Amino acid sequence: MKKKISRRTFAKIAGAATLASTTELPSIGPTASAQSTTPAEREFPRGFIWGTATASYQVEGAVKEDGRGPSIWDTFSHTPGNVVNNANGDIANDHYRLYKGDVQLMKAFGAKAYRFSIAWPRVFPNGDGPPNPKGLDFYNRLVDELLANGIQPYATLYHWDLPQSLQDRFGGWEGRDTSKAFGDYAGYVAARLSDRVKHIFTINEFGAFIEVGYRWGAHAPGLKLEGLRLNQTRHHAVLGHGLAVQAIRASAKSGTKIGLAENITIPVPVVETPQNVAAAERAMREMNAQYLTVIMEGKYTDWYLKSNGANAPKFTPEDLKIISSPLDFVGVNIYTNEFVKADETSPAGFAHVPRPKSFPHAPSFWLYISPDALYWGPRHVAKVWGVKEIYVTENGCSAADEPAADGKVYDTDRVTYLRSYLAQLRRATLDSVPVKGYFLWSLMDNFEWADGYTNRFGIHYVDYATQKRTPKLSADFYREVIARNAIV
Ligand code: PNW
Repeated sequence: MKKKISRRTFAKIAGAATLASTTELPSIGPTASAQSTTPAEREFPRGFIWGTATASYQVEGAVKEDGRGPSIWDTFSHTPGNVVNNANGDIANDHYRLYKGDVQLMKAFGAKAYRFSIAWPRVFPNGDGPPNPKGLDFYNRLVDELLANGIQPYATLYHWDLPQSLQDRFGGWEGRDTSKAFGDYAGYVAARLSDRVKHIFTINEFGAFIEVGYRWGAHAPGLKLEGLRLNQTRHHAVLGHGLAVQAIRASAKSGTKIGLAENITIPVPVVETPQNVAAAERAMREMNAQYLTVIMEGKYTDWYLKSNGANAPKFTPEDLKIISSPLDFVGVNIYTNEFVKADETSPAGFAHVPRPKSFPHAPSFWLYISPDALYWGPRHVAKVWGVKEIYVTENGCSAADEPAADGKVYDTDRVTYLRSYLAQLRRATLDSVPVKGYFLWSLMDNFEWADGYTNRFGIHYVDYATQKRTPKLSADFYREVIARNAIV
C-alpha cells in the first residue's frame, strides 16, 4: 500500500462511547494460562481445523477466461501509479490453471481446510443479469479436487473483486443496488455449491475494502469519500452482507453454515489489570461500531450515530434487522492490535495508548507485531457478543523472502511470528474461547494488492517467471503444528 494508513487511523472513527452491558461468558476463566508450557497445554482442542487461505484476484489470473467480466481491481491495477511497479493480477499465480498442483501443496503439509474466494465477475460478468455457468464451473472443479484430497472447502463470496459494471452503474457499494445484487449472487452460488461447501463467508474485511478503497483511495475503486457518502457506503456493505445471509439461508442445503470474515480492530489492554480489560471490552464495541458491532447487535452504537451527527447513515429498522440476520459463526482476520487502557475522564471509559516509532513491524507498514491480538480478538468476540463458533480466517506475515543458495527459503522471521501468535491462540482455547479453526494467510506468495508482488505472505515461495512453488521453512513448521495439533 502506498499511503500510510494505520490501524490507528481506522480506529479514530471510534473514540468515546455510551456503555452497554456485555454478555457474561462464565466459561472464560482467568488468564493465568498465558505462561503455559507443559506439552499437554501446547496442544489444541481435538478436531481443531488447520487451514490456509487465498483470494481470487490475488492468485487466479485468467482474467479474461471463460467469460469472466472485468472487476474494479482490473481497472484499478491497470491505472498507472496505483500499484507498486504497476503490477496487476492478469496472471498472478495462474491458480485458475494450476489449482490441482496447489491442492497437492496443501495436502503435503496436511491442511484440513482451504479458504478461497469466488470471483463475482466470473459468475455474473456484469454483477447482475445473466449468470455465466462456465465461470462457476471453475469453483465446481476446485471444490471437487479439494474434497477428493480430503480438504474441506470454505468459500468467501466477496474478497474485493467487484464487477466493474456495478461500479459504473451504481457507484459500487455507494449504491444500494449493489447490496441487492450481492444478495442475489450469494443465493445463486449457495444453491449450486452448498451440496459440497458447508461453510460460506459473505464478505471479507469491510474494515479494509471500504476504508482503504472508498475512503483513502489506496485500493480499488480508489475513491476518497467522506461524511454521509462514506457512512452510507459502509451501511450498504453491511446491508449487502445481511441480504446475502438471508439469500443463502433460503437457497442453500440445510446444514450450510454462514458467517463473515472481518478484520476487527482489536483493543488489547496495555497492562492486564481488571480495569484495563473492562476498558478493552468497551473499546471493542466502539472501534468496530460501523461493521461487526451493528451486525452482531442490530444497531449502531449511540456514540457512532451521535458523533457523525447529520452524516450518520440513513437506514430503516428493516435494514437493521437484515444486517443482524443470525450467523452460525464469526471469522476474524487477525494481524495486529491497538493498545488501550482504562480512562475515567473519557465518556467511553477507555483511551488509546500511542505506539512508539520503534515498535517492530513486518515489511507491510501496518503490520505491527502483536501476538496478543490472537488472544484478545477471539476472546472479545466471545465475551462481548456471546459468539459460540469462531474461526481465525486469516493470520500471517509479510517478509522479504529470498531463496538461499540451496534454493530453500529460510523464513525464520515468519516461523518466529507464527509460533508466538499461535501461543496466544492456544491461550485463548485454554481459556475456553470457542475458536474452532485457524487459516494461515497465505498458502503461497501472491498479488498483495497495492503492494503488488513486493510483500510476500506465503508459506510457499512463488517464482513468478516460472510459476514454480517451493515450500519455505514456515511450511515445514506448519506441517509439524498440524501433525501434532500443537505448537512446536
Ligand atoms: C488482508 N490494513 O488485507 C486481506 O484479507 C488479504 O487479502 C491480504 O492479502 C492480507 O490481509 C495481507 O495484507 C489487509 O491496512 C490489508 O490494516 C490491509 C490491512 C489489513 C488487512
